[in-house]
Amino acid sequence: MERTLILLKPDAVSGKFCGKVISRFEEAGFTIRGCKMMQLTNAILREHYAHVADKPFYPEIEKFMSSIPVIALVLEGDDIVNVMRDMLGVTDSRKAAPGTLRATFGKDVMINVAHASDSKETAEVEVKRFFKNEELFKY
Ligand code: FUP
Repeated sequence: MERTLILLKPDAVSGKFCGKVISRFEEAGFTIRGCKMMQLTNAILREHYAHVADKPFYPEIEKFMSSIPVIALVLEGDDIVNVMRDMLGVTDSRKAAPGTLRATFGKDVMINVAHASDSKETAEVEVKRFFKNEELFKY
């Protein structure tokens, strides 16, 4: 079984559509292994977004992602990294395929509903970045 790290971004929290997004995850058959609300710090954001930290848009991401708390989830399912990225749609919500979460709820390239890990290897690093072992549950 594969895991992925999801961050429901400030637009999902303030827009009050986290429940609808989580419903889609449950309908897809994924299992929730961990779930918590977190106020992200600049330090964890710099680590999480290290691959874009030198881009001109990085300060905006930091401001947006720390503007209010996010909801972090660890989900498990078959081929979940790929299936989740398909469910979410491409980064730019305006270009996301109809029916995807970003096409349905997103606004643009930054205000785009959720983060999802982009590979199996990244997922394991990201799960450890956001969750302690005792915050993950087998049941
Ligand atoms: P994703 O994997 O879909 O979350 O997207 P990326 O890792 O490519 O981008 C990281 C973050 O940078 C995303 F939250 C979106 C943001 N971003 C911008 O704000 N502007 C851009 O032009 C590209 C990415």
